[in-house]
Amino acid sequence: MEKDKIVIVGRSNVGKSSTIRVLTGKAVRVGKRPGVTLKPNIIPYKVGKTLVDMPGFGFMSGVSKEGQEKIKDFVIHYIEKAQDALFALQIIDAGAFAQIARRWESRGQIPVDIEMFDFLNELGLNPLVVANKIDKIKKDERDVALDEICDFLGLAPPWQKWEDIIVPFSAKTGEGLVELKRKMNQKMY
Ligand SMILES: Nc1nc2c(ncn2[C@@H]2O[C@H](COP(=O)(O)OP(=O)(O)OP(=O)(O)O)[C@@H](O)[C@H]2O)c(=O)[nH]1
Ligand SMILES: [Mg+2]
Repeated sequence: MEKDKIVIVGRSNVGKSSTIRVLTGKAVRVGKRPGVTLKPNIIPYKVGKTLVDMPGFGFMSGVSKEGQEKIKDFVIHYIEKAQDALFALQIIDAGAFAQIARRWESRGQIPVDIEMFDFLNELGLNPLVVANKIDKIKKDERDVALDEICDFLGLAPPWQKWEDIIVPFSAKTGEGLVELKRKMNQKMY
């Protein structure tokens, strides 16, 4: 089977749909009720390549704990079965990532983003981590934030060493778009 799908995963509200919109110029349908629709949204990207917008996992207001677990299980099973997946784009909120990860660790839990990153790597879908919403972090604080993210992901800082894995990006300002596309192309062909 030809591998033609780029699977887009991430917590709810990190900017998955916004990133797809910037990458494709297409207005991506945004689920009105998060956690209810379990259908991946398939969006044509380049000739013979498609993006798969997965439901966001993790905390969502108005969605029960069981609902959140159901979504995560769905995403995991979908990815496990997806023989046509080329690689994953894992979107994170660059500013919120470390804070959320610390909170989970203080409760003795593995942060869901880190679990997902490891899982994707184990499946050979070597994810490209899109550190989205970088516009919300002051310029002189970005390196520290990106280093901390890398540390959590098991990638020894400085983050610049991992430029094939992590890319600072803003779906709002378009900052980092050229780099993101270039790195996606490297993985695609
Ligand atoms: N400042 C800033 N806001 C952003 C950026 N990307 C997305 N947002 C905002 O973040 C919110 C969530 O964006 P979505 O693209 O809907 O996020 P999502 O990951 O698709 O969310 P779910 O589908 O619910 O999982 C929206 O209010 C966006 O406008 C960014 O780069 N910078
Ligand atoms: Mg979305």
